[in-house]
Amino acid sequence: MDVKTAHSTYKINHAEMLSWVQQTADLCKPDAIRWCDGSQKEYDELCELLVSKGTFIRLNPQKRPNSFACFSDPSDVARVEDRTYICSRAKEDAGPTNNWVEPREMKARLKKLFDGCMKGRTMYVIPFSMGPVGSELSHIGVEITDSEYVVVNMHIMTRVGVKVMDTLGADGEYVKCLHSVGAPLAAGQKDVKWPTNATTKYIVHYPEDRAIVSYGSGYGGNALLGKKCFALRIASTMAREEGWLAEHMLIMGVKNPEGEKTYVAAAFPSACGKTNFAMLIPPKQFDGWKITTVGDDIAWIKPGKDGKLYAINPEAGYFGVAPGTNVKTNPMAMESIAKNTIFTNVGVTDDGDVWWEGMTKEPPKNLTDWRGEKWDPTAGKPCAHPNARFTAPATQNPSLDEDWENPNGVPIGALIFGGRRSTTIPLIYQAHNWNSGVYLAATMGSEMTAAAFGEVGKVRRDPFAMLPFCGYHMGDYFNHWLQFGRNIPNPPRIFGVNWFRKDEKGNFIWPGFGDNMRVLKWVVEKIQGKTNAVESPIGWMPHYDDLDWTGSDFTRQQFESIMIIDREAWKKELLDHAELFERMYDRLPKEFIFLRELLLSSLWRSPEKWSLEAGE
Ligand code: O2Y
Ligand code: MN
Repeated sequence: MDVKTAHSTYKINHAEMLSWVQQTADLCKPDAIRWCDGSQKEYDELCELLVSKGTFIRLNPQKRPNSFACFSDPSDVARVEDRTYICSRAKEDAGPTNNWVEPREMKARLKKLFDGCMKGRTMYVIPFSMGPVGSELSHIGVEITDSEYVVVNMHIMTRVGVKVMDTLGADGEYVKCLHSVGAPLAAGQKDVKWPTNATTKYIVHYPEDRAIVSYGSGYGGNALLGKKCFALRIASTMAREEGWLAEHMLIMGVKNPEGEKTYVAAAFPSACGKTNFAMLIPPKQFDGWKITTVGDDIAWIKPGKDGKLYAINPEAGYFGVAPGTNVKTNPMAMESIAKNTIFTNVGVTDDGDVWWEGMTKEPPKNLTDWRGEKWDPTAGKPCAHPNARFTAPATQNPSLDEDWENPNGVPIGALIFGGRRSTTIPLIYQAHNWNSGVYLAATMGSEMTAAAFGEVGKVRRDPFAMLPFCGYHMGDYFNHWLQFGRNIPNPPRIFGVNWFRKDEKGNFIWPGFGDNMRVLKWVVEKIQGKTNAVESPIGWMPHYDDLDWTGSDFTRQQFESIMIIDREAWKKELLDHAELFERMYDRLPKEFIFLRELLLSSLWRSPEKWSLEAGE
């Protein structure tokens, strides 16, 4: 069938998809259907439409060329974990960490909500590729949405367009992504700037059908279904079936002065500075070292024929947290958002630029806050929402890796896992082997920074940083990782990091940011066999002299303090592990029971405060 977009005509031979689109239109009853072609013209036209609706504010072209700001409804500002469901046929397959409803029951509920939900709106059909179009590591999705905001964000975050349809052919596999803001318009009813359903939201995944249905939210991960819903929740179930990994990981290239490049993938829970780490700038004394970015949030990792692991970033843009981003913390991100960027829930200056907390020391005068009101700096409320975002094309990142779109992916040399922990976990250590690395990742935790997820400061176990994103039983996920390691001859080495340890006064000990390069250099040199390590009760650790301290005044004593293994704190840590394991006892790998015992026995005979000095 010939499909007309606003600017072209393309052929679709995929009968099943055409029928799904028609059935969806019959149910949702939009005023019009529009197929997307991914063109610049389409993007510009929809941005203009959003400006005319009042959703977008065009920013000052002198300051932010071709960029827009928008303010969401206050009820629609973040991912909604408590409204996120994995509707596998069997409840046990969703596991104890996911919400579950029987799929037929959920489908019946959603059918009622979707009946007529697009009245008064246009239904957009977006064919998109996660990963370079046509790569064997990529997968295709089709998102149907009634939100222009979603279409333009998908343009930046994924590869949209005609080429995707060509790749799909007559019977190619794709993930069905259905989205509605859940706000139909009666005849003549004027639209609001940010349509949403303030009372009813559902983010639903059907892993066996490879389908996603999202209702009621227009924001971020709830609505841009290629990201967390597809590239993590659905992809993790595909990866398990097909023998690969879909992970919440950044991918970076680390090049030494000799020109050797090592690619590292790293997992950190949400809000732990992943984008900053992915775009790290080495301290100026690190002559000849260069970091390049492949991705800042998600990695798809598949075994190559040579036994190595190859990774792609399935995304094409950054949906980064704005607050705290500045020319010091992340100059590459600041460059990436200099133009062609969509800003959501940031502050807007009176000369048409953007601002957020942490962007500059002093806020400019006459700001409009994320609620669209004049901001009063003395009122104690932030100007930008803490989860304010920028959506920017990856191609605008000056340190983008030259192979970021290589269809064969990049070879992964090391895996890093880290959480936000003020105590217990050392700055850096290497797991003894693949299995103990999987254990390290499975038991990682992070202190909560937002009340939304529980008591602030309390450790939330977040295995592999995948707690909100694993599309199946977490115990099965652990088993998949262990099995994956058995199938590859020389798996990457696994490391744990913690940038957030504090001293007795509650101050962070480690400076972080560019100084993280010192740790990264040790990791890379460790896997190259160029540096040393001390064996500790929990793994291999660098001695002070194994790290490069050029240009740093971080003392041996400070380093020792951040590497101490406090026996009693670790025993408590192991009790927490047991509690986590109990939750998923039915499918927990038996290896974990023994690995925990091994850890306990080596801690048992260690000094009360094991230090690098003692380990020598
Ligand atoms: O709140 C949202 O909708 C976005 S959450 C997000 C966005 C980009 C990268 N990571 C995350 C996350 O929660 O891990
Ligand atoms: Mn993330």
